[in-house]
Amino acid sequence: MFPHTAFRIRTVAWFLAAGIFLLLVGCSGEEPQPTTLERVQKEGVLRVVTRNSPATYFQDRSGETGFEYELVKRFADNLGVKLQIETADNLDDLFKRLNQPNGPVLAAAGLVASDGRKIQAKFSQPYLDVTPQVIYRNGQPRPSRPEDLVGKRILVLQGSSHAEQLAQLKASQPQLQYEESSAVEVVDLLRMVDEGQIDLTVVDSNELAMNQVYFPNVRVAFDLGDARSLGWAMAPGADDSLRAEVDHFLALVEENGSLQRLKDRYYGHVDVLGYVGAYTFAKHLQQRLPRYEQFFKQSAEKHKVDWRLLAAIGYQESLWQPDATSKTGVRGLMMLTQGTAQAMGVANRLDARQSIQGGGKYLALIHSGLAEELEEPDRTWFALAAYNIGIAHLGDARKLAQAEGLNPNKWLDVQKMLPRLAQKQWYSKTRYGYARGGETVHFVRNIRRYYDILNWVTQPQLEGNQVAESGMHVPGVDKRKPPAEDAPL
Ligand code: BLG
Repeated sequence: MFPHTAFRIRTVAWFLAAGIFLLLVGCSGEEPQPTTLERVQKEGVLRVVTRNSPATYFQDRSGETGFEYELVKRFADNLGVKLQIETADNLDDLFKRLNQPNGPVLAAAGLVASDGRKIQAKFSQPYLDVTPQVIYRNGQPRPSRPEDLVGKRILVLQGSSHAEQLAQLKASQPQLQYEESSAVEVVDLLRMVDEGQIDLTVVDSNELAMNQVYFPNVRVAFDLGDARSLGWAMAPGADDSLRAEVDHFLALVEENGSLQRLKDRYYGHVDVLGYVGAYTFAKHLQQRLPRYEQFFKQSAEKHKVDWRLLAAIGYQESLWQPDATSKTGVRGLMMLTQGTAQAMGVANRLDARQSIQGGGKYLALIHSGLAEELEEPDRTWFALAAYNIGIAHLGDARKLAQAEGLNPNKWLDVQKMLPRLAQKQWYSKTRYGYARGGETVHFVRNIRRYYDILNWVTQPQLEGNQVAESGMHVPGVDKRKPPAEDAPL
């Protein structure tokens, strides 16, 4: 009985072991594939495809930038992975890449989640609402309804939602003619309208808001339909893991206000400058800046600041006019007070070169003299504020911030306090008293806006050209040149 039992136990044990082995082997064949999100996390890289345009992604002097870039960079940071960006030549190319088996997992490129696109891609929650707008040239008759498009030279991006809309419109307006091109970007379309090479184009309102400042002659004719939503796109066959994570992230940035701040920064030019301000800037960029560009560059080099920042200050101060004079007797292109001019060794404030030299010297001096704990980029915004209101009042505003439990080293916090310097209940408690702090907030905000614009116009791909001659975008030019070394302010 005993040996028999032992045999039975051995046999059972053997079968059991074999069973477990087979089970393991069998299972490994059916092991669940990692989800897209798991793959991204495992590889430690988020691969994203976008377009090279001021409203999405471009390189400025400090490296990669753009609304989509910054948003998707935050997403990658949130996931704890590296971001790897690639740019598509056109929209068809973008969707093709997204659908490649080992291609990028996400497209962040200002894409309207249109019905036509839903077969090419799966979209995230919306993060921005935009309105398609018909654009015409100032001085030409303004089209006001779809019928007015007939008989016009119209060019739009190939594969764009606007091409889709025009195709639909053709059903009711068979006479309508339009062309699509894959060799251009939105900036080219706007430039072509600006220069009269085409009559009309259609772009999204956010793209126009971003670009109005470069093209003095472009105007909105009318909205081509209702607002639509932009979303990030994923391959239609992709699992939902990444999309769920993206949606979660977008809800988070919506809630904590960082999405709104990005929108203001990139698409708020027109909100801040107004349409007239935006196209006036574009006009002055072409007509006035070239006269002073060399002076800004010389001063910037001497005082180790970015010339674009000096140019932005000069525009805010005087619209690049050397004989500007304020009610309070502050004068010149960089609006130096008599005291500051004297301290900077400026003999003639109305001489543009001297004014710009003095302004550069003063800015560098303030910047290096600010409290050590102020870090970039805020340090630069503080320096701008002090340029306008003086170090002493700026110090008062920082103290008010501290007293309110805000961070005196963050520009966002201190700018909330500056307007209080003009209200008695607050300034009576400060050391240096009354100051027009609200103006300083406006001053810094505008300069940052001009600075952003100048950064785009003078990005490395256009380097070597004078701003006025650069045009906006040169298709086919190497866009991946690393940013040149530049002395940070
Ligand atoms: C600035 C000075 C600061 C000075 C502050 O005033 O001028 N900046 C320059 O001269 C570059 O040096 O600080 S202080 O020296 O520490 O006192 C405060 O006095 C100039 C400002 C004044 C402002 N624009 C540069 O931003 C101006 O022109 N205000 C007049 C406006 S209005 O025409 O009267 O409405």
